[in-house]
Amino acid sequence: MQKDRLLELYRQMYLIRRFEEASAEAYFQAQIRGFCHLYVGEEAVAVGAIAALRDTDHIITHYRDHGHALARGMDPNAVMAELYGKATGSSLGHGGSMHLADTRRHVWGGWAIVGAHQLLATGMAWAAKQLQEDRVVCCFFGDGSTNQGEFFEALNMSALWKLPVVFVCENNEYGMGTHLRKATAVTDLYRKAEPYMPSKPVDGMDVLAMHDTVAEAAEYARAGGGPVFLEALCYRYRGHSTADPEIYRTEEDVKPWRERDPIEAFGQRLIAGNGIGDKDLALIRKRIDRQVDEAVTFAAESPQPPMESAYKYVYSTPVPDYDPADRPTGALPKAAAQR
Ligand SMILES: Cc1ncc(C[n+]2csc(CCOP(=O)(O)OP(=O)(O)O)c2C)c(N)n1
Ligand SMILES: [Mg+2]
Repeated sequence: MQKDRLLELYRQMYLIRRFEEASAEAYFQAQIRGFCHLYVGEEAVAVGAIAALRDTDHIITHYRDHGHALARGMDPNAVMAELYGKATGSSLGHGGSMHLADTRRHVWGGWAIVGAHQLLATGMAWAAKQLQEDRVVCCFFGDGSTNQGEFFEALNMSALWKLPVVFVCENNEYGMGTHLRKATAVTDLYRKAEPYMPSKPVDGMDVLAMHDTVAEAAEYARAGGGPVFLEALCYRYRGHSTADPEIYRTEEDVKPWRERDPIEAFGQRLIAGNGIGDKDLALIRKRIDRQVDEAVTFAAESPQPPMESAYKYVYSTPVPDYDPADRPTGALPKAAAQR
């Protein structure tokens, strides 16, 4: 991979990390309401996978979705404002943390019902096939969802109809406070999909392994081979959501994973052999720190959605171009700037 692409992967992972740290802080200051599920520790999964796709490929994910949205290039200001529930958010403040979407970038959410979007991914891939679009659907979900009935329905239908889906299971070992071993009879999750489609584990702490494995899977699906299942082995450092007191594990359990931190490890690897210096990485981190601070300021100073809009878009996703009158763009709206 070229130097600038490698640096871009590093940039995206660091952006997600800083963005999430800032959103946790805002949550604890009650600036962000509702649920907020952090992706800290899992950055290499979304960044590696999404970098291996084409921009026109669809992405659909679960509620732990900040990383996927940012990796697909959604504007950090609009995403942070969405978490704050503000009118300048990517869904005009109507969706919040769990429902990030940007149809122009083929990001189809952000779904809170565990497992349900695996069937939406299957349907989207069926549509792509019917319409003869050269498109793959990449569907991200957690280990917990592989115990749901929908999971097997999605495997079955997509395999039967040879649909272009890449299923990426983020096996972070926990579903809320329950360890995988207490929830599932088959703990090597890739084996659940094996009877249906090509299926294998991949190191979800290694951004390049994720990239290469997803690239191969997407190529196979795009060529008409049908779906592929990948089990990304990873870990979430933070609780299930920011409201989780984490009484089910200790810092000692988390430590070995932190020692393999995907951003730290990738940074070391870049410095070791790609003509990249510590200075290059430090400069990226500095720029991102500033960008995230700006996103927080933008979100904090943006206006609330107008009260009249409360019942709008209940059954449809607001897309930025849908009703321009609802979306203040460009400079901050006057009311916010005056505060
Ligand atoms: C159908 C359904 N059942 C239960 C829940 C409550 N719930 C929300 S997240 C979650 C855990 C899912 O864990 P996993 O799929 O491993 O994803 P992770 O949060 O670890 O990324 C549960 C049980 C839900 N949202 N939907
Ligand atoms: Mg999990």
